[in-house]
Amino acid sequence: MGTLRDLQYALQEKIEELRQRDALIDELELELDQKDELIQKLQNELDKYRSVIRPATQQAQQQSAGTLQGEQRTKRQAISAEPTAFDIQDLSHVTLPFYPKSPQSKELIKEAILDNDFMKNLELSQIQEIVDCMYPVEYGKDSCIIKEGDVGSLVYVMEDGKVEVTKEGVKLCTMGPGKVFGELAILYNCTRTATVKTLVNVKLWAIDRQCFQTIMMRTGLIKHTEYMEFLKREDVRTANVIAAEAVTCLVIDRDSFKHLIGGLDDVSNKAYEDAEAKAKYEAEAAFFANLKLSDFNIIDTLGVGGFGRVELVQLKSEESKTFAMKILKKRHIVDTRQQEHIRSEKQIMQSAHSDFIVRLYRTFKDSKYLYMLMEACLGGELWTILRDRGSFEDSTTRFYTACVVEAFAYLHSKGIIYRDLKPENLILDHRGYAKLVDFGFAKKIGFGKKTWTFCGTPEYVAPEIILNKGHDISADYWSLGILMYELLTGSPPFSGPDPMKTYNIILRGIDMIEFPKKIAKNAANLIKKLCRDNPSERLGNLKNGVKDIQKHKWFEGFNWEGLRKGTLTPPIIPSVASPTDTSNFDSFPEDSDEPPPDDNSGWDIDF
Ligand code: 6JR
Repeated sequence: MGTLRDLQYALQEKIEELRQRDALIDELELELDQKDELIQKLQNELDKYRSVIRPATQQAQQQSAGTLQGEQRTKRQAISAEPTAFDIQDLSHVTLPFYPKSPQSKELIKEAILDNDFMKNLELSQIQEIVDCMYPVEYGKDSCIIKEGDVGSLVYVMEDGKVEVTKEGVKLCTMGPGKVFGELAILYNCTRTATVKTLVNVKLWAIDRQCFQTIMMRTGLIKHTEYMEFLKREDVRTANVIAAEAVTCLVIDRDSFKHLIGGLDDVSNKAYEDAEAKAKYEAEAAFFANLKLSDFNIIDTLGVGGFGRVELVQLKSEESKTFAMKILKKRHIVDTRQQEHIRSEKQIMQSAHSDFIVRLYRTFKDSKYLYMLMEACLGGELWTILRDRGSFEDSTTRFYTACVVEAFAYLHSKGIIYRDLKPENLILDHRGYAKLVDFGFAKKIGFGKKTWTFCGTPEYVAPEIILNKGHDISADYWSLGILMYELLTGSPPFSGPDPMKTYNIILRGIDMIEFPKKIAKNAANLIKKLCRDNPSERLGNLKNGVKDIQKHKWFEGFNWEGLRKGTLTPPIIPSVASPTDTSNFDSFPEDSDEPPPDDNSGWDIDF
């Protein structure tokens, strides 16, 4: 039998053992946290490749197919990628690593950047920061620096040596000192587009993705904050006014002055918010709140896509009431990590009350799908009409452009950018008025703010998005110019056989594009004013906002009031025989989608 002392001793031992276990648990928990973090990071990377590269490749195939004579036009897919860098708020506090280098090397790096199509448009201060952050790397003869298809994380500048670039085994070029390479995967969050091998010993300078993105994002932010600070100084007199002799003045105080001239704040909002409309929308919301999925019949399919399908449905109790029901596969949303986009789409669409934006009345969900009950627009897609007609006349284009201008004016007055304008996303109602659909990339950014998500459809993406400079509502006005051009001619102005080439052509600017005779002088003038490289020079984004577009010569005599009231006759009046007539839509096969196994018990979408 153990003595008390033995027992005390054993107890001590046990306590010590427990303490050690606790310490081990702590250690393992820490490790687990780190691994979780790593998983999250890798997951983010993976998403990007899923959402960017796959559509980009499809796009390339579609486009090369599209150039063949007689081939069918295919719809273009949009892409999206969130930057990997830290939280925007934190960016200004990050200190970047600094690598000293000789003045010759600094000059060589700078010149290399200025010689590169995708990087030469960076701000000089950004180039300076990149120069400072680059660190030296060396490779021996016959080494592989970059492998096609890999996930890339470094951008290089060659100081010394020679490399060969190949794609799918085919030699593209060789590069010597003073050249940038490896920038594409970093700028566009895509996988390496080509293989780069050394032919001799090489000396390189390198910078990693995170460092690069920090520089790209923070310069824009700091500058922006400075501008905002400057503009806020409304109390400061800009000059002295001294009475040279006895003078008499009439005065008006700031508040009365603002009131009388109608200060700029909220002017745009006022037009959209009146009590009568509000009451109408509330009554409508109450009506839809009482409906169940089982209250509807499916009539026909209006569209299909990777996301799911859009069905025309009718109320069983009132068959003349039809709607477009967008049915999204939850699995697909989770797999492509679109939860955030979907939530924002719902939020923005449901609160958008404009005649130029398709209404979203309410949403439903069940174990496999999300449902969006929307206004049915039976005139068909503008994309289909453009495909069938080839191009539109000046006046036809003017009408549809005006519809988009109205939709943008509404969204922008609420601090929302749309980011995916193209004929594919415009749909005609039974009268022939165009409305914006698909708000998957729309984002509420507020006023005077920017965002850095790389997204949109390649041909419609503005240069500041390609250059990672941060963008705002002015990117929508760029795309408006592209839309005008495409409606007038049948193809967008900037278009290459693959997205990279398209981006390259976009960066060369609108002045490099030869406008066909079909585009009349006033239209060409407006397109050029919308497609200015510098976002702050674009029409729509100047001090008079969207009014500058409405008052442009191309719109001279256009009945904006009639458009808003719906009294203006549209250029193409679709034939829609009844609320269930789907003849303006292409036919789609019936839903053959195998129902996925009910395995979503562990997750759901907040919708
Ligand atoms: N093409 C790097 C140099 C080319 C070239 C054509 C292409 C793309 P990265 O190779 O950056 O890594 O710096 O992707 O990060 O003619 N390089 N000449 N790439 N891609 C790349 C560039 C450098 C590899 C080239 C390159 C294409 C063609 C079709 C998509 C589709």
